[in-house]
Parts: sequence; C-alpha cells; structure tokens
Amino acid sequence: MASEPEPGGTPIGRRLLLGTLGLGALGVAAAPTLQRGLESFLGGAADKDPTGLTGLLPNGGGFRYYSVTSSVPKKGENDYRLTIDGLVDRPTTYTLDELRALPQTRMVRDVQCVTGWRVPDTPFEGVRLSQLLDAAGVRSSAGAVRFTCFDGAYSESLTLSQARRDDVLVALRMQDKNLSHSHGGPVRLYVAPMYFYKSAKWLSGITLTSDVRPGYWEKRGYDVDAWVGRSNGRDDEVT
Ligand SMILES: Nc1nc2c(c(=O)[nH]1)N[C@H]1C(S)=C(S)[C@@H](COP(=O)(O)O)O[C@H]1N2
Ligand SMILES: [Mo]
Repeated sequence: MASEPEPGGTPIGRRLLLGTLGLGALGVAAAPTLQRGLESFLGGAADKDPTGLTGLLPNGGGFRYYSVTSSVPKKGENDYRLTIDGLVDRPTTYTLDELRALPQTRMVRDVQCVTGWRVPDTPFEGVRLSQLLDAAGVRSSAGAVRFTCFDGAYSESLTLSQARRDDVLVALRMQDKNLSHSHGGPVRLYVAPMYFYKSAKWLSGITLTSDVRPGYWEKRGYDVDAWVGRSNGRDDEVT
C-alpha cells in the first residue's frame, strides 16, 4: 500500500508505486530507485524551494503517481464501465464510447496536491458530472455522491451541490491526451477547485447517497470539504 504523507508534513512511510510514469528516457532497471530518491528529495524540498527549480526536475511533469493499491487492472475500450446508481430514478451504465458521445467540456486550471506539489495549467476534458446526474434522475432524498474505483480500494465523496458544479468533470482526457492508466484512465473524476485527492482515478461507480460518506483519505484525516486554500490547514492559492 502506498500512502500519502500528512498534509504539509514529511514523506514518512511513503512507499510510492512508480510504474513508468515520468521516467522518460531514463531506462528501466535503475529508474525506479532514482525516481524514489528524487521523490523523497522533492517531498522535503519542493514546498520550500524559493528558486522553483525543483519544478524543472524530471519527476513526471510535476505529477507524482499515487495509488493506494499495489496494482490496478487495466481497463479500456471493451471492458470499461461506469455505473450510476443509488438514489436515482434511472440507474445507468456507460461504456467508454457512450461517454465520449456526450458533450465534452475542457478546462485548464492548476492541479494542487495536499502534500504541496502543484502543476500549473493542466487541461482536463470530459463530461460534466451534473449532466450524468441529471440523466440518471437524482431523487429528492439524495444529498451526496459517493465515488468508487476499479482499483477496488479508493473512494471519494462530494455533497450533491458540490457535485453539480460546472467545474466537476468525469474526465476522459488530461493534458490533451486520453487519460493514461497511471493518471487514472480511462476515466477519472476531476474536481477543479479541490485538492487533487478528490479527483478519484480509475472511476467506476457513482452512487447517490443521502449523506456524505467520507472517502479513503477522508477516513484517514483529510478534510471532506477539500477546497484548495481553505482546508487541511493549508493556504495555497486557489486553483
Ligand atoms: N484511485 C485512486 N485515485 C486517487 C489516488 C489514489 O491513490 N487512488 N490518489 C489521489 C491523490 S492523493 C492525488 S494527489 C492524485 C494523484 O494523481 P496522479 O497519480 O495522476 O498524479 O490522485 C488522487 N486520486
Ligand atoms: Mo494528493
């Protein structure tokens, strides 16, 4: 199990699962070790780097790969499904093609992880969550949305009014490419105004519930209302 360090804290006990993300031209065998060293260096230094030079190091274009499970199945064209159920009139299952056929929204905002790293101006593109909620017919008894993932472990939550915001997407593309497996492809949640832990990777389930059910990291101490700059004891600039 990989774990995120505490918000604003040191990277203790972090065992990142690095895959091939961001290794670029650095070969294969030696690269994970190198990347791990770089990670722990950046974990301590990036927050306080007055020069901004740590942002230029080859750590995956500024992104770090996180997964709470040691492996995640790959899903694609034929076997990916997204289910919307719970307190809805019309439970629905979408294929990738069906999601692609819906109107797509593109947004370019900064990404901010609660551990401190930030990636400027990152394009995300996908279907507005509000559109999927409207199509499913949310019942008046619903007050929140629970998100589950095909890694079998991660989960997230939003209140219904947060979920209906225009800047919350069921994202199919990131950085103007189809979402890679490492970044949570083929489909991840994207919650633009909140810390990146809200943006659940490998999204497979959207369930309407009466009340918020705290997600994976929220059960482990992260704020459920994860507004960038006004939660988790941090004061980052809004995204
Ligand atoms: N399924 C799943 N989604 C997840 C996570 C995870 O471990 N599993 N980590 C979250 C956290 S804390 C961050 S910062 C981002 C990291 O996204 P990236 O791997 O694309 O950089 O994914 C979020 N979504
Ligand atoms: Mo994060």
